[in-house]
Amino acid sequence: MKMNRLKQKIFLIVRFFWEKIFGKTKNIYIYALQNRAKQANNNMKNLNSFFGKAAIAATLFVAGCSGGYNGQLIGELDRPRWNPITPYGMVFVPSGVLHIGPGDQDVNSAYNSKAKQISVVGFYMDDTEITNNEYRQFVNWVRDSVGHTLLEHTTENDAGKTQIDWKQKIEWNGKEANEQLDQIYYPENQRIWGRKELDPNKLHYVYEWYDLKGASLTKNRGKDRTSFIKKEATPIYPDTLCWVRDFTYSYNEPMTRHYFSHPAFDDYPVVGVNWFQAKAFCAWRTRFWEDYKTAKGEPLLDEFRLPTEFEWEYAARGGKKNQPYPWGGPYVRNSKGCILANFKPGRGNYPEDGGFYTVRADAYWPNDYGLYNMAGNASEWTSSAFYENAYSFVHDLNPDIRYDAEGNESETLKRKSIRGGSWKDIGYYIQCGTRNWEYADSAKSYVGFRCITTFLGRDIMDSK
Ligand SMILES: [Ca+2]
Ligand SMILES: [Ca+2]
Repeated sequence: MKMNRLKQKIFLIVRFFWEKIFGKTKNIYIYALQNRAKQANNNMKNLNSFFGKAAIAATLFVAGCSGGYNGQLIGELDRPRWNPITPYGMVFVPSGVLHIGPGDQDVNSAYNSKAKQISVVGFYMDDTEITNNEYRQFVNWVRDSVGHTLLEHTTENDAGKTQIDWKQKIEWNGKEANEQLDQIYYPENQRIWGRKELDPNKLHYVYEWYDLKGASLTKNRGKDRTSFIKKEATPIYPDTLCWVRDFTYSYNEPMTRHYFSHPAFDDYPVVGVNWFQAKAFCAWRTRFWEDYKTAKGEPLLDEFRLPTEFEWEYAARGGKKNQPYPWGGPYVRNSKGCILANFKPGRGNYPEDGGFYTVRADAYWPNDYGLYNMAGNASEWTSSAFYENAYSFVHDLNPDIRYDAEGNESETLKRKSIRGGSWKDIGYYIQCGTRNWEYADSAKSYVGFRCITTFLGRDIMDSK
């Protein structure tokens, strides 16, 4: 991971200075010239005489300079340059085929992972689970957005719509009491030891997403497109009490007190986030990136989102076929006897692998795609609804199974697939093919997540 991040940093620095020296327009100009030269070349191949070639090339050059097309179908020339940049902290996972199904004995006789061949399109994936500190960036962004709203720091955009004015400052630690801003803190009668602490129940992330699946149904043809805009308001602070709730007759209160907030755990995976919170994080990350790219006038990526359970398994296997673990298999130790992941090894020796609870998200060795902790540490939310027999009916092309159950529907329909197993699981549950689930609204001390974004294009090597 460190090498990948170093390479990305070097690339960003070189790109920064290139744009400073030559400017972005120069890049576009060079691209347009290259494009025109290519088109001219193609046209030339169809001509028999040298003079004919020279005449056409000259004509295209002259016509190109005047911004015309000389009557030729050559496509729009002033298109943005698309040079995919791997988002910081992500790695590329190329398109390929995967044989889903158990990598070893079905010890529970669950019969929920029938072997099947599927194809998955390439994507970028976070090389580690989302960490506490990364998630904190989201929490603080939402805190600031609520603060700005309470202080009425708003402005109108070009369309006349009211939006937050991010240029204004919030004095979170101001000496004078601010009645408006104080609404975000616990009221005095609910403070512990008189401490002025943020009330997590006030931190809601409000966002919209577009239901393309609904819009694509034939029965919905011609409907008002705004009827497919879905609005969500998600409380986003992690449930820190999960550490106490998850284990009875067990003392884990220090983790409740410190896991999300103490710098000791900054680089550890965020846990205690339910499926809706993970989804809200992805929506925020998409918007955060898009706002930045739009301001720079650069093309966007596809959205950040949770992986389907199939994408997750494909990535976890790291290109290895029919192997139980991301590093291959069938053992959980390497040839030197070192355990290769954070879980509950042996007969229940939690710390034997070096990790008691969770460990740093970049601990141990990555798999062949550069992904860390695809086995163990924190189990990970996927976008997929959990159906025992899903493998029997999902498509073999980018399989995807989503279902957003309403409040009054069966609890069974509210299950989401989680993958990879965690620090509290035995070896079977950290295998690539082992399926498991949690209710979407449950926050657990052993479930976190990581994001992916579909790669736009055929393969990352095409642009090199
Ligand atoms: Ca462990
Ligand atoms: Ca994991």
